Amino acid sequence: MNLTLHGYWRSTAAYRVRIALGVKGVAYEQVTHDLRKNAQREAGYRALNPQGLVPALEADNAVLTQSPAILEWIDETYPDPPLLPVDANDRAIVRAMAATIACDIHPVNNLRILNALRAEFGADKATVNRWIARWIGDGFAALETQIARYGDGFAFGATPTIADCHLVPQVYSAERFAVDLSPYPRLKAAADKARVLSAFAVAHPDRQPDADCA
Ligand SMILES: N[C@@H](CCC(=O)N[C@@H](CS)C(=O)NCC(=O)O)C(=O)O
Repeated sequence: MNLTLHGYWRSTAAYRVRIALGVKGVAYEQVTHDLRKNAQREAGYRALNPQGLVPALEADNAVLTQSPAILEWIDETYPDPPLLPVDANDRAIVRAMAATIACDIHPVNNLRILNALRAEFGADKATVNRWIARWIGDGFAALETQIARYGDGFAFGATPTIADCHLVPQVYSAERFAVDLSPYPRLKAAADKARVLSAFAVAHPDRQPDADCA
């Protein structure tokens, strides 16, 4: 199957998808949409993703959007190695950990929210950084407890799951905005264990073809 990932190097939602494809060992092409130039809102891309957000994954006969749905599709289409546990209770816990990031941290710290804080509410850089840390802290505090309860090296259990696919990009974002991670030692240890794996390492933003680290 031919796969094309529409993303952007610093998009943490696209980073989740890159990790999942890497864990499965699946090859894909990348098309970048520069979020700094609002390229994700252009009509051509909106024909693929009406929300005008990255990522989108083009597959044979399908265009997939929303990274959590894309991750589940990847796991169903390429079952080995699995990114979700076998037991239904365990699967729900892993999905809940991922949703803490995808539904409760990431949306309030998204680019368009931060731009609105700056442009419409006069927030300066320090205020924006406090906002980001505020919401990451809320979610990470809950995840720290979940990882203490269910982790065994990785966020849940002893192998990577979709929880780790969400956690590593969110920790990247936290570090980018200098959020203090010392209150979350188990979460940090789980992210550290996952991000050195090659599938996670090659998905890092700085290693993408469109990376502009200047
Ligand atoms: N829930 C969506 C979120 C997608 C999303 O918000 N992507 C960000 C980049 S991480 C984006 O395109 N932001 C552009 C904007 O806010 O205008 C997903 O997980 O795919």
